[in-house]
Amino acid sequence: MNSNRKLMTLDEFTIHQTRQFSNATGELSTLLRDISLACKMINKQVNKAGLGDVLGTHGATNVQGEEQMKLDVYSDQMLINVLRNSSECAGIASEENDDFVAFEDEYSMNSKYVVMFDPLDGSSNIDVNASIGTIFCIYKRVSPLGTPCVEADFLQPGSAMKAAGYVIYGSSTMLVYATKLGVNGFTLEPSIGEFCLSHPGMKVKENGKIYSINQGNTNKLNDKLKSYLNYCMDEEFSHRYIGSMVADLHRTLIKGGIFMYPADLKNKNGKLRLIYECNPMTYIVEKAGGLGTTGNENILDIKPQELHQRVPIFIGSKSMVEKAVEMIN
Ligand code: P6P
Repeated sequence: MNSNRKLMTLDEFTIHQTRQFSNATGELSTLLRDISLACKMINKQVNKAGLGDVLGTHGATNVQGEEQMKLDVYSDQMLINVLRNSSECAGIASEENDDFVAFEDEYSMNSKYVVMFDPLDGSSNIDVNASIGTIFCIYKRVSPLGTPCVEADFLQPGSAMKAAGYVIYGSSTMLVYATKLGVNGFTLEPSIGEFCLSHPGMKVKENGKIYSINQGNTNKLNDKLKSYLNYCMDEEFSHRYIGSMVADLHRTLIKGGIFMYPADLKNKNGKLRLIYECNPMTYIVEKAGGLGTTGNENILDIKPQELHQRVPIFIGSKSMVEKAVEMIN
């Protein structure tokens, strides 16, 4: 056994972190391990998306009215199955399911946590081989233990979140996970099938020179937003937009910058969903020192009114987001 092994697996890392809190029970670590297992299975399918019959639409459409790619449905089912069998999850809410799913076996009903996720965000990019991802967040339920979870468990403000993360299926497969202790990145080592610590203590730059928005929507923006985009161009910032929130936010976390999906004439409340896209990504970015806002209020302060609620979002390097808010208000 190589005693000076450098690799630290996700499990070793979370066990090490749990030891720092004498009253920690390891339940959150178990939940993270279950989620990472589902994502490893999703990764396997995503990596061979061009083969077999996983491409092409599933024929159904989700609550957003978007055609469900087969991989969306597979990813959703994988996460639900793993979490249903987890000893730590009472139920889930997912972009791909109209309503939340309460797990009604005895173990699940006595679990403390609920999980919200977008099982395969950016799935319209699957057939062009652009990076896509899974986004998740974990809350303590507000309903009593021993009973099925209820909708109120899923309509908590982001400030009540206990942990959040994403897996990006890109040139490498990475899991980025945030708790009150900070943000850490783990890269999948395929030869051993383990996520290994590769980006300890991730911090988003205070300032940056990249702005990320679908410029095709510019004519639908109000004049103040247009003036902010002109400011970005006058400052000779670089424009980068992949059209996959996980990929655009991962770049923002690593290189700094600002990502925006504002409200416009077509999307009155923006396009991105609050509870399983904007909240978890804002939690991660803010634990890394950045900022996430609708332009009028902090994303994490919003009390959700319904599961698939959409909000505008400006997120990334703190100084850039503050400048954008100053100019658009
Ligand atoms: P648009 C992907 O469909 C997604 O939900 C996010 O991942 C991404 O940021 C956004 O929509 C892209 O939307 O309108 O620019 O194609």
